[in-house]
Amino acid sequence: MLKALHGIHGDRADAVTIAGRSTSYEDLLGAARAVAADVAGAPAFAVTATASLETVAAVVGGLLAGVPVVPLPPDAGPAEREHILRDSGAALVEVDFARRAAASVPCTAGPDDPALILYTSGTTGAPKGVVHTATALAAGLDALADAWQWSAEDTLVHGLPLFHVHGLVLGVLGALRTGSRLVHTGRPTPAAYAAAGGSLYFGVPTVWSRIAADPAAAAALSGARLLVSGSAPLPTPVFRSLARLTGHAPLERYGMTETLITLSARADAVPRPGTVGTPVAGVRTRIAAEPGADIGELQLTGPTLFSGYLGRPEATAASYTEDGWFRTGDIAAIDADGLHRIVGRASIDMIKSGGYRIGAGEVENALLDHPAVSEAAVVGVPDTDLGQRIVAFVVAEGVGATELTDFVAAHLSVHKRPREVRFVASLPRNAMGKPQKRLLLSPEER
Ligand code: MLC
Ligand code: AMP
Repeated sequence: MLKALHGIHGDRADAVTIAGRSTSYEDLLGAARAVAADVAGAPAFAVTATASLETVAAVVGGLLAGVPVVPLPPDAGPAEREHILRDSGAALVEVDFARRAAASVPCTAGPDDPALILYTSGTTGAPKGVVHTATALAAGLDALADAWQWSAEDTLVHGLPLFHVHGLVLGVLGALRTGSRLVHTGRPTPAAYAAAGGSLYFGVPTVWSRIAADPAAAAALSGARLLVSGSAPLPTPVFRSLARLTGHAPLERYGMTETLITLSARADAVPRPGTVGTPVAGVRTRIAAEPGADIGELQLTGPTLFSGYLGRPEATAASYTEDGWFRTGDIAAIDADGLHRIVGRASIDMIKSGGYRIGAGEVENALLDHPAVSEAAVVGVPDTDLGQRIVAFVVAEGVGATELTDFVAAHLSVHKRPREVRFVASLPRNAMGKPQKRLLLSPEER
């Protein structure tokens, strides 16, 4: 799985830099072996996934020992942390990067055993653990290396969180598998991206739109080889500004926690705005459209698919069609030349804000835990910076918007907080009592 760790840049002191601290592969391997010795034999272990060398050592250590790692969002409030730890059965491990071990404990897992468990939101309820094997991770990364001509010659730069597919699987394991140098910028600011001097840059659309609004930072990326956007739709005006300011049309790719990255523009083709390319190696797609329609749910099969939701066989089964294709819940179309376009989501209850996936139900439940709130409906409203911003409609007595925002930020993760709270006398409901969320929005917000 971690091919690069076995030599390519073994003696480089800055093979991996995270938030200003650098390490060689050799030292990273030493720290990871110490973690592996600590966790050996455990069913799983959790790490507080700050943007740090400690997180990288923990994830590599888990892979070496064959013990699945659960990255915890560092800003997760107590409700979310407790849920993830209880649901996964993982004990939280502290990593001391200064501790090194010369030899690794034997790996007790096979390539098709769980290697990584990522928690992600559904439309309702608490987050579910998405289980990936080393085989799936390797298949996904090798497919991207092929699509992007990604090699040890590259220096990868990004500043994304290390508890999701984008920042952790692509942005850390991808660098360790291809052997490219990695520079994690800490926060993904335009100035930090401009200063990093990479050849390959990853960002969510919010990061790219902030860079496009900073012409000097954008111009500094003109020496790069490839700018890659994903996790949410890249607005066409941002695509065009980046192309003009950097000289590079960004490559867009599409993925999910459950599927890894399954569609991508290719480095050897001219990217077209509004499209997310073609299936990566090994992946097949289809559109489940009504007769006569050409848009419908995107479904797929392939080697990058997850092994299931941890401890939830019914939810796993429900995410597949009867004939075994994974249901993404995204609405898509395929152009005549095979390029895929994502045109929306099937459910209003799945929000994408700043590239984070947030289930409306989880935020509604958190708001309902506040004693002053009697009803809550959460939606994603179009936002030029975040793609969608979380807006909470609440029926409440004697509480202000800031208090409710802080309440959610403290109980869940900070990025799940509503950016706006609108107080209403009641929620519009249908005959079954289900809130009619679209009726709460103005026509331009729908
Ligand atoms: C603000 N803050 C608060 C707060 N309000 N803290 C507590 N309570 C409150 N009420 C603080 C935050 O802690 C943070 O502090 C600071 O304010 C800013 O936080 P923010 O407002 O959340 O930052 P923002 O600028 O909105 O973030 C934009 C962003 C971020 C792009 C940097 O959204 C981001 O990193 N997105 C990436 C998501 C991602 O990687 N998704 C991939 C999913 S995988 P401090 O201390 O931190 O400054 C996937 C598969 C695929 O989708 O296809 O890739
Ligand atoms: P997550 O599980 O956080 O990875 O979120 C997955 C969701 O992100 C997908 O189901 C899509 O809705 C969305 N997504 C990821 N990449 C793109 C993209 N390039 N364009 C549009 N939506 C995307």
